[in-house]
Formats: sequence, C-alpha cells, structure tokens
Amino acid sequence: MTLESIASKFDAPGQVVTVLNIDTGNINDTYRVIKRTTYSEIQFVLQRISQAVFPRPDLVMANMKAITDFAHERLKSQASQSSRIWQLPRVIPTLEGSDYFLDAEGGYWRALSMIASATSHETVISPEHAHEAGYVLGHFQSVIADFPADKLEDTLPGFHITPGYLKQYDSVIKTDGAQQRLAASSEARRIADFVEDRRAFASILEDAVERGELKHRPIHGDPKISNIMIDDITGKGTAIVDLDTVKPGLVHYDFGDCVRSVCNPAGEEAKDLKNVLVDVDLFQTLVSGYLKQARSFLTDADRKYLYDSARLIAFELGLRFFADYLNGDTYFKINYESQNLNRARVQMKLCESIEMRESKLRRVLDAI
Ligand code: GN1
Ligand code: MG
Repeated sequence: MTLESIASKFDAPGQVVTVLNIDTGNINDTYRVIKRTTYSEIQFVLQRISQAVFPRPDLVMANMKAITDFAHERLKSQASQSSRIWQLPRVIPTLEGSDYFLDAEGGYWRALSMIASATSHETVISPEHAHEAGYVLGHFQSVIADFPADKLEDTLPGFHITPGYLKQYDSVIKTDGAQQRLAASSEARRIADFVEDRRAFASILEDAVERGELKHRPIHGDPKISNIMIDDITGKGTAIVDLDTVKPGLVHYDFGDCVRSVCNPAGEEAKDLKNVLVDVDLFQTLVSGYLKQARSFLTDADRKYLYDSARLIAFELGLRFFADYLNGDTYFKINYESQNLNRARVQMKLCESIEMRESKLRRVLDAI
C-alpha cells in the first residue's frame, strides 16, 4: 500500500497532495501529510507504530484517546484564565471511526493533528527555550495529575525501571554477539566498566518507591526537548507531543529526561564528546520554569530526588542504548553502524558531567 492511500483512510477533508518523511524519533515511522480542497489545506501527522517496541498498538491508541480527551477538556475549562493558548494533538479517526488503520501487512497507522504555528528543536536554542521546556512539562504533569490511573493500560511494562534495564543488559552481555561487539571496541568496554561502577546507584528511585517515600502519578514518559513545541509567534511553549508513553510512574522520570535532553547543548546525537556536558545555567532556567508549575504538587521527598533523577535518566538511557547496541540494534532505529554505541557514549558522558557538577546542580535546586 502506498503512503498516499494510507493517508486517505483518515477522516480529513481534501485530496492528498504529498506525504513527507519526518526523519525524527527513534521508534515510530513519522510522516507529514498535506491535503487540499479547492479552498483550503490541512496537514496532519501520520505514524506507523513500532510493533517491536509496542506489542499492542491498539492499547497504545486507546490510552492516547483517553488521555487526550481528558486533557482537552481540562485545557478548555482553564482557557479563559490562562495567559497562553495551550495545544495538544487530537487523534484523527479513520473514515470508519477507528483510532488506527490496520494495513494488509499488519502495520498499525494513526493520524494526529498538527500543532499550529509551532516548532520543536533537537537541541536547546537559548536559556528561554530551556525555561519553556520545564514550564511545559510541569504544566502537562499538572493537567493529567488526576487522570484515573486505572483507565490506562500498561503498554510498555518496565519502562523507566532502571534495575530492570540492568537485568536485561546482564542477559544481553552474555550472548556471543555482545561479546564480539565488546571485543571489537575499547569504547564499548569503557562503557561496560562505567555501568559496573554505578550498579548500586541504579535502584535509587525504585528503592525510594519501595520505602513509600515516592509515589506514582500519571507522567508523560518521554518529555525530551524535541517533543516540546514552541509557539512561532510568541516564542513560548505551547504543547508537548508524543503521548505514547503516558502512564503512572514517577514525575522524576520526566524531570530527569527533560534535563538530560535540554541541558546538554550538544544533543543526544553528538559525535564529539568534549561538547557533551550539563550546562548549569540551562539547568537553572529549566528548573525555574518547571517549578512555576510543579511547586504546587511536588512534596519535600519529591524534591529531594530531583538531582538523582537527572543523573539516573542519563545513565538509564545510556544503558538502554548500549544494551541495544550489544543486542544488534533491535529497539532504537539507526542510520549508521554503531549509532547506538555513540548514543550511549553521549549519555554516559553526560551522566559523568552531572556527577562532576553535582554540588552546583544541588545548589540550584535548593535555591529555587
Ligand atoms: C525513544 O523515539 P522517541 O522519540 O519516541 C524512547 C525514549 C528515549 C528516546 C531517546 C518508547 O523516544 O524512551 O528517551 O527515544 N521511547 C521509547 O531519544 O522507548
Ligand atoms: Mg516517544
């Protein structure tokens, strides 16, 4: 089936002009569809959901529908008091009224509305941008805070449970393929040592959950910089996209993910490790934006673990990339050989930088 014919299955007016590949995201295949009538144009996002990552795309869509319906109601009811216009993608149904289209090969496709006049970036462009990323994340967490958790299916068991990733890594590293990749690369062996030195640290958040110090709440799951949309007109954050991973978890996973992606100006695909670091000024502005929204719902115990979450999520993502590299790249899409090894090097370097700047980062958190 052609992309054009798949795009026409969804309930949007006009004829398909073109379907453009959007080369972003490590999991799903993403396209921009342009449709026109004689007097108007509409654009929407078309995605094929990765079944290597999400075994039940139908449940991913049920979650997304439930969350967006809930959040749209919230945003509408708050709109008259809000000082900005918040946007959130809408699930565009198929002509038959389903949340997804199933093609003849068993592929799951969905259509989502585009966020109007807004842009996202792969790397941070200014301190103001970092502030907005924090602000948008805190706002989204507050909007979904009382979404009933029992209405969400767990479509990705173990997501952000670092000790679980460590277990998977331990079984992958024993395989012949992994041993060959390790033997062939001193960088890979260095990362393996880096992981060994941080084994005890990996359970810091889950231990706090176990002790009852931290509690699960609905979270975004993937609030990296490129999922945050900045309004082209005002320069302010207007939306957070990519709602595949909304589920109960720790707000720390979100905070850590936002920090690791926003406060490393070199970005997660950097090749030159010397540019990879946590920028303390960007961290300060991100935290100030985040707390404007999150102060009202964070407990003292939550705040105690914010530093650790930044360190942990950088480490965790490094570990996930590294394990995938050793496992033959079955989870994260790659464009070149050893890309997942390179991504792992970046996150581990960032983790190290976060460790080296610990006292400065903690001071920022204590001061705001
Ligand atoms: C994946 O492909 P994308 O942008 O949706 C991954 C995130 C990672 C991110 C790193 C479901 O997100 O956890 O942080 O790559 N998503 C999933 O870029 O594993
Ligand atoms: Mg995602």
